[in-house]
Amino acid sequence: MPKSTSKPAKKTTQPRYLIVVARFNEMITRCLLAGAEDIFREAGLKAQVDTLWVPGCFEIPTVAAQAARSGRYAAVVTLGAVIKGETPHFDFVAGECARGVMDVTVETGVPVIFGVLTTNTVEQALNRSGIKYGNKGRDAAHAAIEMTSTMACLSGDAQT
Ligand code: INI
Repeated sequence: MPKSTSKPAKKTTQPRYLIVVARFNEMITRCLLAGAEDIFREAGLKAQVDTLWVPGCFEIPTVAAQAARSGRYAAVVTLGAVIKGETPHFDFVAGECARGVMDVTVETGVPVIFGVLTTNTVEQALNRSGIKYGNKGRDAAHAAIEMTSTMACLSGDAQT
């Protein structure tokens, strides 16, 4: 049999993205979501994005894990706002969310982007959700798009 010199077929399906957004501190997380949606729209990817709401940041890793393992998504964007209160609750919610997201992304190899604000005050969170110091949701969507290309390069699926 003659040796084939052709390259393996490149993936032709469009990558899909999932945004997982926490409802807790919804006034802020809605702004993060709007920022992420703007970036996907500007990149012409709006039709390839699904969005799921969860009660709070503590629930984010569960949904991100299921989505990453499903094989349906090229990247998952997580959005939330954990604002320090008077109890150690903040540390548990923020810490477990970050740890969970990192575990999922390393375990599955699917980029799971940490677009979760962890701030001392509501003002700091507002400033990072579009008021003064950018929008963490926009940054997270950018990261998802960039990581999707990076992972495609690694797997040889990059559209060159
Ligand atoms: N969830 C958040 O997303 N942000 C917070 O600041 C927060 N605080 O401060 O409590 C928060 N708590 C809820 C948590 O994420 C879970 O939804 C809840 O504990 C149920 O498991």
